[in-house]
Amino acid sequence: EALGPQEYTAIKLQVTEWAESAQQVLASVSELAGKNVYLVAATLRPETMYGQTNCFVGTEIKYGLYQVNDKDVFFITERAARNMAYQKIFSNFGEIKKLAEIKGDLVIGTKVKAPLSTYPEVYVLPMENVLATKGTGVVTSVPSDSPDDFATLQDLQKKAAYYKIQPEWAAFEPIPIINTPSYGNLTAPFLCKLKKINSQKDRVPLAEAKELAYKEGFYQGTIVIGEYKGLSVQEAKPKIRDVLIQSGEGFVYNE
Ligand code: A2H
Repeated sequence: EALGPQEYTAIKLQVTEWAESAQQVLASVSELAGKNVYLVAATLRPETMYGQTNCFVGTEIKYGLYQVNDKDVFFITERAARNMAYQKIFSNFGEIKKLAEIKGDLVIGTKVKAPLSTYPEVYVLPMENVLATKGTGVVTSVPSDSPDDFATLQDLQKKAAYYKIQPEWAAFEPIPIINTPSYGNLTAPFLCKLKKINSQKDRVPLAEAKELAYKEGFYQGTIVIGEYKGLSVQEAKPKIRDVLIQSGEGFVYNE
């Protein structure tokens, strides 16, 4: 756990079609009718959002659907909802209104729109190492630049039945977002291969790969996609974060 406050960019992934298992639970919740529901992911790397291929939740984590205002509802942990209530993110300061509760496993297979992603729609998938005590409990997946995301997506592609998913939900390839002198334009796949990482369970080499990917990307990386193509990651990061905030697809979240 970090000692000081951590500033995240929260990314709103709008639900376009609930998984059937989620529909069964949520159908009876009349307050959801006509509302936009978003899975909200906390990220430290807003400049990588072009490369989102899916969204991760923890199957054993309990999530809530919290009313934001008249139009919007967020799918996050209760812990995150309480934090947001004191950051002027909800219309009633200090108050949370939970419309429903649902375990992560029931939303696997839900379809969402991921802001800036090259893929128009992506799926919600399971990840073993999602912490209920960090961020929103929702992780957006960028396998080009996050070794954890790449290793997990590969597990899901190799063992769809074991993870109880449809193979099509994980059939999205990493997209080049950032070029680096040492690792090319698919940093996470490069480092996972180099370190012989076979699964999301390989925690020690994954931690090393994560460190290397972060440093190389931040200090040496160049954006190769989108409106800020050609800029360094250091220059593009705040600009892309601002684009997401201006469009209403993202906001600042502290914890
Ligand atoms: B990052 P820190 Cl491309 N459990 O976003 C586990 N991991 C979580 C989480 C949770 N509850 N909430 C957020 N995260 C992930 C992008 C990314 C991230 C890239 C590369 C590295 C990276 C796409 N996934 O993180 O402990 C989120 O993944 C490397 C650390 O607060 C978030 O940023 O430092 C990051 O971990 C926050 O981790």
